[in-house]
Amino acid sequence: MQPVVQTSDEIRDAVDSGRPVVALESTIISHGMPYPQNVEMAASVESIVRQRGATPATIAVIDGVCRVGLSRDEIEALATREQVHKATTRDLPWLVATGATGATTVAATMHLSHLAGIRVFATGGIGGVHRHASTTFDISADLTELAATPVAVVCAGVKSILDITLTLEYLETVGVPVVVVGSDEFPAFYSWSSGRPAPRRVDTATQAAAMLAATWHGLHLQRGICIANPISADDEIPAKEIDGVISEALDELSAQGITGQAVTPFLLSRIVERTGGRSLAANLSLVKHNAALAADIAVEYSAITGPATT
Ligand code: PSU
Ligand code: MN
Repeated sequence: MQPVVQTSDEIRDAVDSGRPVVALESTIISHGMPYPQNVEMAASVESIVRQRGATPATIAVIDGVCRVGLSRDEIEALATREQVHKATTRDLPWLVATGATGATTVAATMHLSHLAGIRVFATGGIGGVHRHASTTFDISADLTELAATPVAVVCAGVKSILDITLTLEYLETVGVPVVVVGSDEFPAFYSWSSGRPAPRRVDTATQAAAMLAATWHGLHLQRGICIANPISADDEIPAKEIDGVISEALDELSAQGITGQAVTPFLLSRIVERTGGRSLAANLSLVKHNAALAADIAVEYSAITGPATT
């Protein structure tokens, strides 16, 4: 029987010796951005992580094997092949059992990172509580995974395709530390400002890393941490510009009756089309920005915990 989870030698070495590693998800490659920008994004994010002294581990399920640490060729193959399923945590058993290929969401990537011993993960935006969740029940499994899995997720906040206020309430209820780096406001992905206050603020990667250590080793809170990193002011699309586009995309969503796992990919691609690519440029910028911060946090965290942590 082949192993269910296969970690590359490079990643296993780094984890075993306590060196910094940054996990990267793959739904953003297959369902979050068009080709070829998705492959360019994946490659540049990996090199940013390396330049800052950490090892990148892109994660996906390939032919039924959960892989931690993909090669460039494997990332290219994932981006171009047909029948790549969007996989959240509950989809992993089915992919493994049937030998299927899946791109992992934030939730599934967190779970596999945890199995591989990786503590820091960079993405674009996390899923959250959708607008009208009181009738649709559409709440991303990213939030329940954050409640259960001790991995820190560096993101640019959540998009206003979601209900940001309800997402923050949910994270508070399940006890997930949420901290914004360098701002008193929680960021809204494309926009620096969401109008909602940051639950907590830190100003450096060192302080963020100290929070990771306090959460898991000092206080023994076995849960995730949401680290929000606002998009750089030069690349943001102000809320008043993007909000109209998002409302139109949401109207189309309900007109077409799209629900479930297809909701987020549909909205993302409509927003790219409707902004003539400007949203894609913002998305690329914030993902790189998050990868750099995640690498810095991973480096600082390794310095605190030293070799061979558990
Ligand atoms: N938000 C983005 N870009 C993305 C996603 C979310 O701005 O690519 C992806 C992530 O992989 C996230 C997933 O984990 O969508 C959430 O999907 P859902 O809402 O179906 O849980
Ligand atoms: Mn959903």
